[in-house]
Amino acid sequence: MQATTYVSICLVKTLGATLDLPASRSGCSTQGGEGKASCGSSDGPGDMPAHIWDKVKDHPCYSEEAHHHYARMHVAVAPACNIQCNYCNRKYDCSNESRPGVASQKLTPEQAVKKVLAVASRIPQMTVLGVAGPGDALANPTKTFETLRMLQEQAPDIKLCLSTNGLALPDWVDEICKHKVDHVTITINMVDPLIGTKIYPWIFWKHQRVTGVAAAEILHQRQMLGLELLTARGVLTKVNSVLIPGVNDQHLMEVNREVKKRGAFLHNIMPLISEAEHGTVFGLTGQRGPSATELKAVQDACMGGASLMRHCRQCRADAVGLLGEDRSEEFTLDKVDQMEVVYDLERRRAYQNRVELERAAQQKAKQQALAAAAAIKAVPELKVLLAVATKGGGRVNQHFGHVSEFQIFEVSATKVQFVGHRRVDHYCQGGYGDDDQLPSVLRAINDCHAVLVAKIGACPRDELRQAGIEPVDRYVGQFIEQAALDWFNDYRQRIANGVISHQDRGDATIRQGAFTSMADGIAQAA
Ligand code: CLF
Ligand code: SF4
Repeated sequence: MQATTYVSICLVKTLGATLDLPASRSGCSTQGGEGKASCGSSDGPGDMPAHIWDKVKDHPCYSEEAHHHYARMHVAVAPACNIQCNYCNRKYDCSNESRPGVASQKLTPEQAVKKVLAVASRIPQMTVLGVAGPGDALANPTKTFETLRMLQEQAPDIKLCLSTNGLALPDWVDEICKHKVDHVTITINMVDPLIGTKIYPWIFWKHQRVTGVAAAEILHQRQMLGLELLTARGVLTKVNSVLIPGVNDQHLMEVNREVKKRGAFLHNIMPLISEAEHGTVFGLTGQRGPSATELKAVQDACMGGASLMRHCRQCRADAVGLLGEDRSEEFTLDKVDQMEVVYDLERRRAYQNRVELERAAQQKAKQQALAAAAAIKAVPELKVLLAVATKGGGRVNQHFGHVSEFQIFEVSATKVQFVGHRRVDHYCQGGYGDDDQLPSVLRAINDCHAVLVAKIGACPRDELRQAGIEPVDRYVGQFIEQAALDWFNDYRQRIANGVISHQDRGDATIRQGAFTSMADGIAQAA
């Protein structure tokens, strides 16, 4: 039996992200580890020193595993920026958009702290506060550090995080350390200033606007210096890069090497989101974003360098909740004003202790399932993708009709790994299934062999079967990895027993027309 050669629509959700994310800026508003395959993140305490694990274990962006359990929030206290990126237009401001640079309400530091305490009192799994725009955190240092200072005093258990384009970074490293900001994201799209001229029309430097190669050279030097200084001070640094086809796609391997050399903990390569209606330079000039396959290819080419993050959701500057969900509408200023806020540290700790017990149980179940999978000799070379309906917590616990984002896992006899996410529109429209929605859902997961759900109706069940995707609802409430491996073992046995023949979903995807660009992804999945 030939091993599956599925088409790598790994950035599953990347694709999904594009469905809803207009315009384009790098993730984390402006948007380490040693040479591991992915997500410094799927790694556990055995893969890194204890003090590093302590910093990443409940950070949803720095740990892929943590992102199933812990939430982050952003406060939009940083409206200004000191450079111009061709993929950014901060004028766009809409509560229905989910992309970096978008925020419904810009906040003062006092308003931001009030909001954080309100969220923390209602979402005890919110462990990280990020300043991620809508401009650049360090182009607004007074507001950014005042917010962080107050939070450090009033909510000492919340990890502090910020993102920056890096231009001002070297000047603020002391302040970053003083405020115990353990995680900094720098958006680095190039290490060659000539390439930089295609991305940055100008920077504002020493009270002047600087353009051309001089601007890109200054930005590059400041980014590298900032990264080195943070590394020397033990701050975990993630580098975000926006993949811009024809501009830096061939160049990001070099970026990966250079940032790894300087101690970057993670490298997050994200797709350019480029729509004319967002009014960005790239959007207006027709610069396209990458296809899912192109994105995956660049990420794979970077494997062996700085560890890769693959679960980024390209968040809003005021995002609240687990990655992939946005609860910011629940915490608008007027609603926060009406809330009774009780910041109960003990309650938060008790909740997080329960999460840790759950994670330990999940790890144990995964190891046991892997051991069972290794013991089965049937079709050992097989590798498949599964779509999972989950509301979080690392369990199969969502109804098919309620899914807005499928999580995608790659499963083999030796591995079960989160590889991305795909956003879809709800099939269920309040009591009835919207059959018009179904084809787009099927297309979004058509390279998967099965979809694990808590529940599914008769109609979508039949449609999935006809599309060659097995609907599976017998694992409701189980840990995802355990369920995925159990289904996989059963699938292998069925093949070995001649009950079914293995379908190469990769080929099927190609036949049906894999997404060829992020724009196609939008069109096909919308
Ligand atoms: Fe925010 Fe960024 Fe901190 Fe995370 S987001 S400042 S590191 S807390 Fe995370 Fe959002 Fe991707 Fe950023 S998913 S855009 S990587
Ligand atoms: Fe926009 Fe500034 Fe961030 Fe570039 S660095 S994406 S211009 S906010």
